[in-house]
Amino acid sequence: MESEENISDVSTAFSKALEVISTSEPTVAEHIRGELDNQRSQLKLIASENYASPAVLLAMGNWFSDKYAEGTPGHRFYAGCEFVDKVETLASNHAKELFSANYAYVQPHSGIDANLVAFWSILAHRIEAPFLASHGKRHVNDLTDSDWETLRTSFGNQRMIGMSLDAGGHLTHGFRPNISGKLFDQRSYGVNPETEILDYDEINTLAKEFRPLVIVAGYSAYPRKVNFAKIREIADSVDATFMVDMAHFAGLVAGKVFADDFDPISNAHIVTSTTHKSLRGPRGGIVLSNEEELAEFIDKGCPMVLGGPLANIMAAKAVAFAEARQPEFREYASNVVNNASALASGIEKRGGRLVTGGTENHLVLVDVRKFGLTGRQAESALEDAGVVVNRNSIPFDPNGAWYTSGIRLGTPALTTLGMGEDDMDEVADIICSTLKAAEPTKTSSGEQSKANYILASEIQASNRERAGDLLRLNPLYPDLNLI
Ligand code: DSN
Repeated sequence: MESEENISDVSTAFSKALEVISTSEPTVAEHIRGELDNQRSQLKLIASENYASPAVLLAMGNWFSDKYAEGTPGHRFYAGCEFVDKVETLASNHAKELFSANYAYVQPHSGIDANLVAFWSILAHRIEAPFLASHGKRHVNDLTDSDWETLRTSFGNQRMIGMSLDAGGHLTHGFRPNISGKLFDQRSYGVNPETEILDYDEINTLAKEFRPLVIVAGYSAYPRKVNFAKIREIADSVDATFMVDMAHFAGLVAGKVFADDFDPISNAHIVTSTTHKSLRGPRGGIVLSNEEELAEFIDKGCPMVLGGPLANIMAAKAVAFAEARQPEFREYASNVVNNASALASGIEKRGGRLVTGGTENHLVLVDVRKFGLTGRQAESALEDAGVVVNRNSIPFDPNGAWYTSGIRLGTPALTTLGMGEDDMDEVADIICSTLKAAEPTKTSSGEQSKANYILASEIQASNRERAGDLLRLNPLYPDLNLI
């Protein structure tokens, strides 16, 4: 507990906020405190999570949340949007500078929303606009019922290719359980079965055979860089629109770790992202483009597929983008990658098998069959030991998407805490010693369980202690002591 005169502004701000919340519903204030304790007591290796700064967190909790502002700055469907216009324009300008993009749309509420805005912008530009022009009409409301039916059918006949799920692709890239798969006829490209690395010749062949309207690149569980320049060449050769979903690695793009052929902004027609993963902002989405003719359709995201923009979140995005424009963020991005590399080496030297044999980004995919476990068992055993990861399919996974054979580890959050390569070696040791000690149990029919395991309580306790030591040396929000 800090003495009165030493209480930091951050401690005061959050403590007072919790006091105010308590006056309406004290249990919520308790759960907010509980979440902080929880996050402070576990090594967070979820590759899609991070710790936003106190400034980003505080920008989200205010009266900007109360304002409706459908439309775009200067063109709203509601009066009274002076400061929403200012904050949205600021966030957009920061994003354009940060990513060297001509156009930035900061309204999407999440990654899936950003992708929907992108898909509908492409369809509006490539399908709807030429259809209206060929019928001498300016607006869909001007079409006859019969022409409208023809256009609707045409939307549903479009094709897309994206990275397969077991290779590390994402559900929103045209897979059936997601709206994108119901909208587009999709085929996916995978990785080479030997190297587990993307096969650009396969993408080229698939594109030539399938003739998609859209080629999507981007991943949530692929530990390598992607050569976006090569995919752009393929897209151009079949007149496809090239879209990159950089949600996972946006921080590495902002931090200039991914440049030239590996930079999505200069190579794709349209780029989407979340803002809360390696980019370290509030939970939300963004769409970027350098293509003038796509920008006017992206701007129609709300109310096309989005509800009213969340002005408080756009304010927090502006704060996060301002932070990411500082030189320290480049150092952060480079440390994220170096830490992932150190973590990968640490796991490999202790007997783990890495999918693709290593990493070039912020994540490491470990095949846990080498430890005699499924991904589900590994995930739970690590949580027992104070390490939070998620189970993940590996390419051609024999255990399917529920049990899986892998775990995905990411370094953005621990790097934010200030951990370095030596710490990653300790983290690798905590992980590997836990996985080596965990043993699957037998089912009632005598088979090896895919879900249950035993892990000696001494290992759990000692590894929790080691995780705690690392967290004490690298605390979350060191200036924050709730009073
Ligand atoms: N849920 C995110 C992830 O964990 O990768 C992707 O949407």
